[in-house]
Amino acid sequence: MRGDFESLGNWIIFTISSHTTTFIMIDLMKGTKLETFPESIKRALDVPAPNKAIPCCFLYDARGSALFEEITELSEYYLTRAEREILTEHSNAIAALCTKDTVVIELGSGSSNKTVHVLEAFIRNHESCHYIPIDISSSALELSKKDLLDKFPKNLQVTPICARYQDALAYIANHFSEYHKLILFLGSSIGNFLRSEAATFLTQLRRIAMKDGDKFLLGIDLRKDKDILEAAYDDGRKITEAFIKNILARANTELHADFDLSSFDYHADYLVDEGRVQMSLESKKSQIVNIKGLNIRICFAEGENVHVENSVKYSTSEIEQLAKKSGLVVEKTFFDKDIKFSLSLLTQSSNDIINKRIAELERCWKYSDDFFELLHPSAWLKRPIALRLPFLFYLGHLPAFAHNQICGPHLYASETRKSFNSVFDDIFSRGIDPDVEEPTICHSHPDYPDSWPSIGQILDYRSRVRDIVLSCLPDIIRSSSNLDKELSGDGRVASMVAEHEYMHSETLLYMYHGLEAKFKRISSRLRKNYIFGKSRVEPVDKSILIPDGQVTVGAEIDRLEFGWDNEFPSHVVHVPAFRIDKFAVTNARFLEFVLEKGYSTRSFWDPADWEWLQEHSIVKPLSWQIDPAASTLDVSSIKIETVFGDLIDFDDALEWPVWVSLAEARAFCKWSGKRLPTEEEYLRAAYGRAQVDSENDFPWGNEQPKPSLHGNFGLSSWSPTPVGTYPKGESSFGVDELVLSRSSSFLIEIDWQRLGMDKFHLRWILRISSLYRKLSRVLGRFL
Ligand code: AVI
Repeated sequence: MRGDFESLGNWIIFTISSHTTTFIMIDLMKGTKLETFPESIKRALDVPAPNKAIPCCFLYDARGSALFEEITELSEYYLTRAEREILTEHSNAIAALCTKDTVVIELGSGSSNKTVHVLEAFIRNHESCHYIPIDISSSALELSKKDLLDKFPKNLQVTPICARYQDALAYIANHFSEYHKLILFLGSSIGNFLRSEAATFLTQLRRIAMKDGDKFLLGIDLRKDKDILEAAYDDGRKITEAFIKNILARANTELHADFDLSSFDYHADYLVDEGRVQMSLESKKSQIVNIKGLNIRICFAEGENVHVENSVKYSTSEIEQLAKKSGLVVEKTFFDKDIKFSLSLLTQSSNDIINKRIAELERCWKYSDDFFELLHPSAWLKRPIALRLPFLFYLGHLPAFAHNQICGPHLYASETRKSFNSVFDDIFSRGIDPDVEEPTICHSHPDYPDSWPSIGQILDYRSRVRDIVLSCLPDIIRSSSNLDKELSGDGRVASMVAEHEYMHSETLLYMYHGLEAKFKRISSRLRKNYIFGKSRVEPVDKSILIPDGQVTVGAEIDRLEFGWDNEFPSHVVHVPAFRIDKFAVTNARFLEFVLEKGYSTRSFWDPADWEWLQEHSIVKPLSWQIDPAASTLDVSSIKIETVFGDLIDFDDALEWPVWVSLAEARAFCKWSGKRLPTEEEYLRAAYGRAQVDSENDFPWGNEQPKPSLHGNFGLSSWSPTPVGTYPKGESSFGVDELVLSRSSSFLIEIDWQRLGMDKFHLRWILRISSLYRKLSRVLGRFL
């Protein structure tokens, strides 16, 4: 064979002449930076126990691939045979469910030997077939293409792509946009991802490449008896053990390490609750391994484990959940005769996504509408927080943001069509957000008018915007499907708009809290549900030891529906052990600080905080109303003012978390000889787990949040609730309410520049996090 190169932009096309036909392979690997084996080994092993874990993708060097081939033939390893049986039996049905204009794409095609059944069935049903195998091994692609063209010389077209899956699919989305797609991901490879990672991965692939009617054929191994699974991953001939240990042998050859393979025991444990086979190597003794090539020495304690691979198993309902989480629906699942393995045909359904986005928008609009209902008509021009604009501005700002972000690029990009109200789009476009680069100044914004439009005009603008948004969203979702359009893909822009609206519901509420009672209009529905009394059984100042461990700060964009810039990228931080209070600081505890001259003792306050205190003559938390006629300050002379302007007896609110600013909380800590947690410590206490080096989705675990059970969020109570009210919401270390719901007075030392907030906002951050409604979907994301 002869290869000529032709450079085209960021990919290279190899044109290779083979004896049968012109051989074209699309190579997108050039310039792709994948983590190398040495980098990965260093990252995986040069860490303290119990964190050692080698990524399983490095199992497949030449020897590893040969061993894996052997595994697929083992009597215990039923997966490959079962999948082949399904493909033999059902490829015809699968091909018949696809349209004639479908290209068959395979992720990690390898030798393509099982795929032959699908290709044959396509040719049988549709006369011809265009097959696009994707792999990072160009030699495997070359070999399989040759084989396939020998088998089907007439009716098969093969276009191999040597690339990472994401890059290859983005290429296909652009170059094969007129075709339908059937994407094959066989062999239970999805099982090597943890469940949440699998959903993220599928969502990402779907967003890149799939449009309505496209399909995904996913090979998934099913949950079954522990004995069968453990035998499949720890066979009698010890081939799987050799396969897993080969990663150490590979380090010996490639990195000049001196691993003694016999000093490690291989384990394949099926964790029934998690539905996961975990493959690991256990050091039989305490030992030191030299990795000369990396210039490091790794210490292993006796009994220390190195995690190598997961193989997650699914029930049929879990397959459905996985599809749903990934924005797909299960069209049909095929099984082998013993129902050990499954092949699920999943389809992209933009209707589901459209409905989800619309519901999301309608829900956030309801939140905002609820809020504006709370304002007396005479309050629209009030500015209880000097830095913020009048309430009326936000009534216009929320729809203007939605209109500019969602409809702007879509409807008005071409200049031929104009917005129905570009004046409102402009004057309401930008509030007073601080500049992210320079947080002490605001972003530039359009001049505000001398007089604002009337409420009627703004409400009219709002309802027209909502109609237009709802009518153009389906088009946006249907028409965009590649990564270049990150925000419009899947209509994620609607999620951004919803998030923006919730964020403002918080700022509006803190403004509202500062508003005189006569400007508030409160319904008895909201007012009625104050919760008083004592809810905890343990002492209010109990503290908990959080052992050292790691936390993930931030997130990856493709793991969230939407996230703000300062949340990315995610990174892992090691947090040393610390003690944290079990409960938030209550009014009763804070009163001790006030009585011990907390507000007049300069040494408790940071200099800038002290200046702020003096400038505003602050002598108590803002919501405490002290009886001017009282001669001494005690429980009977204080009332707590709620967000509705009700005055609650201090005695009733003793166990409510106190509402204070960050400055006040810092001073309290200094007085009590403690300090505020850092963001990393907060995350560790909230999401960390004692035994396992992974994190929970929520403090209480991975179960979706339930208002009134896990915490005071949603609209369960508009006022604080006594600490300890939600024992089910405790973190796995036992810390109470760490979800920053309305009732938790939880403060952390925040890197305010990273959050792009000015210091003024910081003074309010506790109020934001303690007082205001938090939707379950933003829990833990906004501090
Ligand atoms: C590649 N993958 C789907 C295999 C599995 O079943 O999880 C890898 C494997 N590891 C040990 N045996 C097989």
